[in-house]
Amino acid sequence: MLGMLRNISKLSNVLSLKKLTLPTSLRNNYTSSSEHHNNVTKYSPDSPSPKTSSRLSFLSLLLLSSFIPSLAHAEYGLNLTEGVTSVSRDIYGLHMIIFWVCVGIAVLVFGVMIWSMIFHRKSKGAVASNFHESTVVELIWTLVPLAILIAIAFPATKVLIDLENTDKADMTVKITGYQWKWQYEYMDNGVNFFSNLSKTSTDAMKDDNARANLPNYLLEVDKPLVLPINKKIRFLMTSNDVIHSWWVRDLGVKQDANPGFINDAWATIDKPGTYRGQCAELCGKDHGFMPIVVEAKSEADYKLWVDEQKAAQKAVEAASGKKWNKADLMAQGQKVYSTSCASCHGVTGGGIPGVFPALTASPIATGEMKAHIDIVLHGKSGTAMQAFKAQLSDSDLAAVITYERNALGNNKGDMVQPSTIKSAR
Ligand code: HEC
Ligand SMILES: [Cu+2]
Repeated sequence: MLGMLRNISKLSNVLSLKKLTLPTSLRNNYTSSSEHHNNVTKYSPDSPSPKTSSRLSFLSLLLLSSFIPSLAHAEYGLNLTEGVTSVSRDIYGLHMIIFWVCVGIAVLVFGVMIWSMIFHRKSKGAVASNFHESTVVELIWTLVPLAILIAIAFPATKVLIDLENTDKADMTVKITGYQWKWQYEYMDNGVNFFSNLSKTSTDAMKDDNARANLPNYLLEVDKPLVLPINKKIRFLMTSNDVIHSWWVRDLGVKQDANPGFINDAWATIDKPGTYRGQCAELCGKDHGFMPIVVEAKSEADYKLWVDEQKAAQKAVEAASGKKWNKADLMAQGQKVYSTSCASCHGVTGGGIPGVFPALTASPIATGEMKAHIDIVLHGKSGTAMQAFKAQLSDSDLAAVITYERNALGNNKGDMVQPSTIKSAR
């Protein structure tokens, strides 16, 4: 039963990758409620969409794709992927063992059935034997399945225990889910950053041509999680708001990120490469827009990358120390706004009425500077407005606040320096 449920949820994951899945009525709601992703899915208004028919076609699609998985997603092929970690290979191995057990049972059961139908059919004069309550038969059909289940339980338990064993890790990365991005904190060297949907994907949402030609549409981020190969990496998962789930197929890791709890998982990657994943727990409007990209590098390349990150961190600190002119603040502010704020407040500052407030003519964004800085730094608890204090540097915060006051239809004429943000923290 559990396995079946899991398969169904896996199937819907697979389907959602392709965007074939939402019944048109739902999809319609979705796109119309989200200004930002207005053109994500093209819906043709002349196709009828009464609730039942779309639900039926959804069901038949689900059925069809379960029989022909390759149709649902070409790259998925017919079997589970083996992945690039010991964990993913263990899972694959277990899957294959159980698959062959099932094949064995199927061949045996169907073999007996087909053989009986052919060689003991009525036209051949076969007469069915007539017996009741055979203790021997009942014992056999109870004990044989029991023995099979116990035999399967051994390898399954072994893999499960191994999956959970995060002891003796070489390094630890804390992963925090946010609506709708991931934060990666390297506990051993202090590297810490946010990973957002890439700008190429955001731009392609509004442009059919660009979307068709963009490899990895919605599966690309601005800053990937970089990891060394051949090291045991422990992941700690948690969330800042709602439940997310960090899922990277090739690593064999899929772990819920719950607010207030820490879950863990681990991976030892043995091949350099780029591995992609997604949030696998419906987490709100932009659930489909918080992909995961893992870049596995050799140990030497990883060290170089860490040094680069530390140098970049110094550069950011230096930028926050200097005095900025308004044009630079506005240019930087527009960039920060489009990656960090536009998903809720809208590209043009219109927000989504009733859900996310407009910043155009907003009493806070055009009011006193202090209150404006305060809400961006500390967020507003109990609402989707998160604290950006830890997410953005002093200069990025100064830039985006200046931008909000002098763009998006506002024209306050003032600006704020990174040093002011620093003292307001
Ligand atoms: C996940 C959605 C989300 C994101 C992302 C987001 N905000 Fe907000 N923001 C909200 C919500 C919801 C409110 C309203 C809070 C309330 O109920 O007062 C809000 C309120 C505000 C306000 C006050 C507006 C007013 O008139 O009440 C400002 C200013 C603001 N946000 C700035 C920003 C900035 C700057 C960013 C990016 C760095 C940002 N927000 C990102 C959801 C978001
Ligand atoms: Cu999520």
